[in-house]
Amino acid sequence: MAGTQRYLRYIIFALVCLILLFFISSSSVPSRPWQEGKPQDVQPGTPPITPNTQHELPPATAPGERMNATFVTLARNSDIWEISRSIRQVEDRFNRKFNYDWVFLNDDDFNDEFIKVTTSLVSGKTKYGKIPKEHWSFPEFIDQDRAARVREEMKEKKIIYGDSISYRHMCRYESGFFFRHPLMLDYEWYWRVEPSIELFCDINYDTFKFMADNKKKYSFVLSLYEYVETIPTLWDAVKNFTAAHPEHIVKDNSMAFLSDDDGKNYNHCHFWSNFEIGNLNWLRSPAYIDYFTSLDHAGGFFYERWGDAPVHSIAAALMLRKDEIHFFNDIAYYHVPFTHCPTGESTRLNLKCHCNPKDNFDWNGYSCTNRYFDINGMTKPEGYEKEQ
Ligand SMILES: Nc1nc2c(ncn2[C@@H]2O[C@H](COP(=O)(O)OP(=O)(O)O)[C@@H](O)[C@H]2O)c(=O)[nH]1
Ligand SMILES: *[C@@H]1O[C@H](CO)[C@@H](O)[C@H](O)[C@H]1NC(C)=O
Ligand SMILES: *[C@@H]1O[C@H](CO)[C@@H](O)[C@H](O)[C@H]1NC(C)=O
Ligand SMILES: [Mg+2]
Repeated sequence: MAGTQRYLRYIIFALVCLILLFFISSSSVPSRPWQEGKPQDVQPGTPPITPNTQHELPPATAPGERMNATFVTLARNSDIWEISRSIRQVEDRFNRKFNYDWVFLNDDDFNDEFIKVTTSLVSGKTKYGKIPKEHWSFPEFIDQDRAARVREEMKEKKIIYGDSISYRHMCRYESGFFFRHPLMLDYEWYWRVEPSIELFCDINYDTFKFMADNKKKYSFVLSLYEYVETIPTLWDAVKNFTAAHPEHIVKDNSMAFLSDDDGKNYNHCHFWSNFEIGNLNWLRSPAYIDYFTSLDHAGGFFYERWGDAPVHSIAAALMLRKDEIHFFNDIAYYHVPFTHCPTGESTRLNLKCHCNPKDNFDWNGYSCTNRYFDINGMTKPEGYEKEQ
């Protein structure tokens, strides 16, 4: 009996030793290295190289045809890091699946660094264009002394960009010329992207195809009231245009979005144009060109400080049918200082959104989106009352 016990104790002791040995040896010598390379080659003092060396995520390209479409950005070389942030978000949330081209426009030459960095970020083709001088300068019919006096006055009144010449050229260019740039003539659809914007939700379908399939020509995500001091005579200029060209005003238009008294006065509502998905052939149509030319000659781009947002919006509201304008609730967007975060929790969860619903501007009193829903007889998204 005593002999058997001794034997058992001996066997258990030997087993425990064997198991311990096995663990010690297997933990010090990995049976299958998880990383290629020889750790013993690393020099003392040099940080180890992380295995994050794959240059691309697995392809996640959406199948099917592509539309005749491009992104478009107006930028300076100094905007490089701000536009890179925007591109990265557009790529991650949308374009890595669709690989649309991207056109960059500048009144100066783009430098090598701007071209190198943006080309590396965009999954489609990139194209770089210089704006012709005659599209970024004072037209001969503008009295430059008068324009200079206005800038002084606006500076004293502390109107944002009130004393800036380049901002005025920018607004005029976005109003009347970007869609006629030779690089843009190759396309039918555009999506405008500015520096430092954010996209908060996945976009898992082709927005350009959506526009085409649903006969949309212009779209927006944020709307608001324009700063009156920048456009005192814009509405008069619009009325002069509509009187001279009644043929360009369509019947089922959105005048009620712009005016509370059937066109007598402008209520200053406009779609925010730093985000736009739209149809370039519409902007290149005789109706829009006549409209822009008429406003341009009225001089308000320089004698006031007309923005391209009210200029585009008034055109869309009067020269497109109501049902040709689209509001993208599902495109979550930020441009300082406003956020459009989709109304409706299920939308936000399905699209993996990371915006705070409390930041949504849509149902705020300074937004015109409520009015947009009303004049179109649209039902507001579920949960909107809670956001007012
Ligand atoms: N090339 C060029 N782009 C400009 C100039 N001024 C503004 N932009 C671009 O025009 C767009 C609107 O300008 P931004 O400064 O964002 O104006 P804000 O959004 O109204 O405050 C942006 O895409 C800018 O990069 C300029 O002088 N030259
Ligand atoms: C794209 O649209 C532009 C403008 O309508 C047109 O000139 C061009 O031929 C189109 N390209 C293709 C490939 O359809
Ligand atoms: C509108 O037309 C009238 C008459 O030609 C002109 O006096 C006025 O300056 C114009 N308004 C604007 C803002 O262009
Ligand atoms: Mg901006």
